[in-house]
Amino acid sequence: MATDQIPQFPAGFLWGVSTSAHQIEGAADEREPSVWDAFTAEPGRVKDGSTAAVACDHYHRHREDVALLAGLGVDAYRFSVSWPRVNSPGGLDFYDRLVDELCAAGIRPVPTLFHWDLPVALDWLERDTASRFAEYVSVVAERLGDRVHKWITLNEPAEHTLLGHALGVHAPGRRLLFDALPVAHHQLLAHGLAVRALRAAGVGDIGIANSHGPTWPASAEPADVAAADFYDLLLGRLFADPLLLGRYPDGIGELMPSADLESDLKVISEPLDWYGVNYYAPTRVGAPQGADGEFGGIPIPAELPFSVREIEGVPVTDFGWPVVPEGLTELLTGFRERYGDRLPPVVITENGCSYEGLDDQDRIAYLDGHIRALHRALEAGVDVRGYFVWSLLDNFEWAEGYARRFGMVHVDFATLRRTPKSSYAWFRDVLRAQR
Ligand code: IFM
Repeated sequence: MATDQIPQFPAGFLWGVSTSAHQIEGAADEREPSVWDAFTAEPGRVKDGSTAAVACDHYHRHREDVALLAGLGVDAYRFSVSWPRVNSPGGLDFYDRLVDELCAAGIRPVPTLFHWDLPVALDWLERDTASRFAEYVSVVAERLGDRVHKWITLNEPAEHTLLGHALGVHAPGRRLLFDALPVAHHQLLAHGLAVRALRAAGVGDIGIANSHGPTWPASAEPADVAAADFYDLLLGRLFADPLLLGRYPDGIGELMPSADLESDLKVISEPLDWYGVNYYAPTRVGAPQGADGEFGGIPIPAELPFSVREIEGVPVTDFGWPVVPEGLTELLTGFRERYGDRLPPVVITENGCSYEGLDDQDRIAYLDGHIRALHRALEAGVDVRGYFVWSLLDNFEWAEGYARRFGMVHVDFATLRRTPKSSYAWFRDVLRAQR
């Protein structure tokens, strides 16, 4: 596939790759435990029985990984800061060194302050966790704020709520269904308090990384359309509306726990400098089918008011996720329509796919298609400022363990040897052609 065919993005467009602490760092015995350590210790929680105790051992091999980033030629590196590590002796020193190494290599550090690895003693069902998060954020900003000029508060609060607290397939493993909604509210409140803490620390360029994708009704039948609308509300608008419009979508605000909803929404809707979108695929949704279902590794219990259906006629990744690049254009133009001037510039904070193999032509085709789809969104007038591939390295893919490989660099988990895949060279050439 010829890289010179990818259209030119505007000067200053930010090209990067993303990772997260729990998925790559390892060195679990050199920090406090997180809810993910507790979860993976329970038999049967992770499909291959693995844990992230060592993962890619990035904690000890970060120099090698920064060299891989430099070889790729990215402008920026999105990683996450582990709250349990910051709570542990020497933990912040690690991020201090990492940031120094990135800056020395000319790569902009873009930390995410929460990517699901909550300290085990904390609980998002408790409102106080939001204040504790803001305190931790102040500590990180104080230490790194002189060199970090782009920040992400949370990663995918929707998935952390749904998978971790409603369905129980991620840590902390609760199956609360709709009683998990306070977890969404408390994370959003934590986000708003963190924005205030970051601004108070004098740092800027703040965003959030929310997952979004178009929701397609399974048919034009009213029951399917209503189910798809509800799914879109629950996984998308529930998280974007309060941030961008300062209100919850109709029908959901009443279910939120706060006696101070109005003042909480003011905190949650603190102006953002940019809005991060993690895009993987659209979802086709229909009315409930009266039986438990499963989609892309996620159980869909019969009692939910929707069912997830297969999108026919498109390729799927090794994870079974449909490959639909034009969904990204549709998503972004739809976002622009819905939020208008309330939508700040957008950055694609994650986009990628799981495939086996070193000669990963399927990944190249996926990324190529999505970068072109992103360019079409730009041409349609969406203000997009950056694109980050998920992920640099094969890593610990949560409840799937090491079975799903999202990296442009292969990791042999027995030896921890890194081997760049074909997609690594391809993305490097794409970036060169953009300079
Ligand atoms: O690996 C995850 C990441 O942690 C959050 N976004 C989706 C990725 C692929 O499942």
